[in-house]
Amino acid sequence: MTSILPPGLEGNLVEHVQGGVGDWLPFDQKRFYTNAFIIQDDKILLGFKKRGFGINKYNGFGGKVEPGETLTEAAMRELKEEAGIDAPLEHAGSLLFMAKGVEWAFQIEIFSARTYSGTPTESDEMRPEWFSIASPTASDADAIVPPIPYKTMWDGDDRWLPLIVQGRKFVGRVDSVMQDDGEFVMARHWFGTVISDN
Ligand code: 8DG
Repeated sequence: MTSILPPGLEGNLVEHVQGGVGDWLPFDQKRFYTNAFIIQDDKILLGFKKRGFGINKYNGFGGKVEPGETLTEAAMRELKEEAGIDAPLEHAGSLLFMAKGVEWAFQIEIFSARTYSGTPTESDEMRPEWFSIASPTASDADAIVPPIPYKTMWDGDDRWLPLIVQGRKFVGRVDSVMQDDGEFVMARHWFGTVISDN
């Protein structure tokens, strides 16, 4: 399926899912962030954010890209700082995130790795926890590793995290509005998968 890409997205993309209404929010500046996921066997490592933006939600490990760093260097530094581990992170997708009332765009570069070294360790910012990515079964209630906690994640993560787990590159945009309770809820979204050149 082809469709017109939202402003700010580019590449050889095929639409995966989209929704919502209204004009895409304008922006003239991007700030770069990273977000990294470790996927091993039937499990994915997430962190429970203990402070700051996205507090009390589960997410990958990441944060602002510092001046002079490459995206991969920033992703590896944040993984070490927040989860205490090293991993051969590879670029896995890009998310352009806008929030109504914030005049810059968050360009979030997503990374993943299938191996890591060290022991996931709680930091001031994140508490690492494993979640199951296996197909749900009747015995889930007894499972030791719970399923991915989408209800306690950013609105929209359920659209693209399965693609990362499957090893499919994605590019997406989310425009969101902050509710009275401080939650960001999607107003409009578009996600596409990257068509490989070969
Ligand atoms: P700090 O040390 O200065 O407190 O902050 P930081 O660690 O440098 O940055 P941060 O504020 O923790 O970074 C925000 C994280 O939230 C970053 O990884 C990007 C991520 N994030 C959004 N929007 C979304 C979203 O819609 N989904 C997901 N999964 N993550 C998001 O900003």
